[in-house]
Amino acid sequence: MKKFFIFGLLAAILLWGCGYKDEAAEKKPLVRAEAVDTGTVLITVGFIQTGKESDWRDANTNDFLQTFTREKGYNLIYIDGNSDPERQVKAAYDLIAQNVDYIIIDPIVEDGWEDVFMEAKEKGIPVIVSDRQVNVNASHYACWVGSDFYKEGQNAAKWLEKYLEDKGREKEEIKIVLLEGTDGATATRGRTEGLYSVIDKHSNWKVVAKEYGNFTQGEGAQVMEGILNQKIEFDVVIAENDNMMFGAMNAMEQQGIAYGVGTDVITISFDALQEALAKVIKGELMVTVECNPLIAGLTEKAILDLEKGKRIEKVHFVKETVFTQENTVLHLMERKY
Ligand code: GYE
Repeated sequence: MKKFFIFGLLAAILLWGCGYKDEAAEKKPLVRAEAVDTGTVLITVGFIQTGKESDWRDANTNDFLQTFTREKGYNLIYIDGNSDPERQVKAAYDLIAQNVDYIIIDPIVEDGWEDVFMEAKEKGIPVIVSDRQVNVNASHYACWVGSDFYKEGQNAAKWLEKYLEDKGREKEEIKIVLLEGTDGATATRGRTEGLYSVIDKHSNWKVVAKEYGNFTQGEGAQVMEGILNQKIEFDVVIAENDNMMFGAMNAMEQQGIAYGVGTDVITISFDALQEALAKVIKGELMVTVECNPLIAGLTEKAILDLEKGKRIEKVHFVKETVFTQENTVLHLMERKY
């Protein structure tokens, strides 16, 4: 009996810890909820984006702009972080000073947010973290909405494992070039760790080059060019997003190196942009692990729940697929980004 009680108590504490009920929102008079419902009051939402580093990012920005519209009752203040972490933090302080109702942040890097999050909490402004994560005590923000980057990395490497097995190459030495995203970003950390969780199981797989390309096409090309100039030999190129892979492909083309199905270079990337799916169908890209940028809807749902004083879950994952030549054609037409 006692055991059951302790178990019940623990479960209750755990469940309590998972949820978030904004105290300030709770105290808001009912008239506000009614005014929002009837459209007589706008909800002011500050949205701090990372920048414009990739096509994924553009799709993500557009999703927020199309979700938080005036017609739907929002006054959206959009801030471009310009790929500058300090500028993002400063923007958060500015939004607090303007006393906005909510702050949504797509953080560039995980570190550096603790103080400004505490300030927002003190002022009663709920913060919603979207896409990448922050290294901040979870009680200081309302929730996080995004992708399981570790699983994405793991899925990419598992695809490689299966592909090599199918080709009877599981015992061969496999040399991998890894183009990472931005240092300190969750999408980079998670994908790299997920990839290594499989890479480390194969003593015959060697990462022969590993460099940051900041998720941009330009840097993807530059980094790959450097690797090619050093005459490093490789069998696989993994880029932590499609745009860096497009850049790497350009660099390989410049040096007359063929890649993709039927060549000596296996190509793997992340995001699953429409352009990447087209390259999968052509065989240039062998797999792209989906990362869904359309997460504004889940973010809006969290805000609406907070408006109603509801308790919300701390973590919201989006559903994702792995695209290869086998399943891509079906999805190409319906792709929105
Ligand atoms: O993969 C990349 C972007 O954080 C998931 O950032 C995001 C990543 C995405 O710029 O293309």
